[in-house]
Amino acid sequence: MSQRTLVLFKPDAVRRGLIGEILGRIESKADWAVKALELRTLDRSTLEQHYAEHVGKPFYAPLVEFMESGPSVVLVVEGERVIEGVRALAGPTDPIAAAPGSIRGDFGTIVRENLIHASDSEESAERELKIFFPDFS
Ligand code: IDP
Ligand code: MG
Repeated sequence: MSQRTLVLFKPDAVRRGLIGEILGRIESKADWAVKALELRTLDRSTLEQHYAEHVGKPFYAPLVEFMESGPSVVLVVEGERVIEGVRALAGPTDPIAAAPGSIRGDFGTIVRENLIHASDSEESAERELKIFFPDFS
């Protein structure tokens, strides 16, 4: 089942020079393809839409501030079960709980700066792709 997902390499990943490392793991999966890719500093209005489900949570304001703090890489990745697949490559939200071998498990320590975002369902992917790539079809 071919799908598309919205992926962000967060500002910590870009600052630390991990774009190539993380992109390589995604590119290495058979039958997945990068369909769009851009280095982009995310503005507040984009982030408010993207993280709407987290408004009011204690981590929301520092999360948005962190996500604005430097450029991210924004990508569209397409392929077989790619929504579940990129989440599996990323590992769980808390990098200390994430298994070694996962992106968060290999490179992360604190929860906020966990390197990567990936859509968590077909509904989220559709919603997020429209936010970041409104003209992409
Ligand atoms: P996800 O990125 O694994 O889907 P979400 O629960 O959707 O995780 O949270 C969105 C982002 O908010 C996380 O990736 C992380 O950067 C940040 N975050 C989530 N929970 C916490 C927390 O308890 N403390 C600090 N930051 C958090
Ligand atoms: Mg999430």
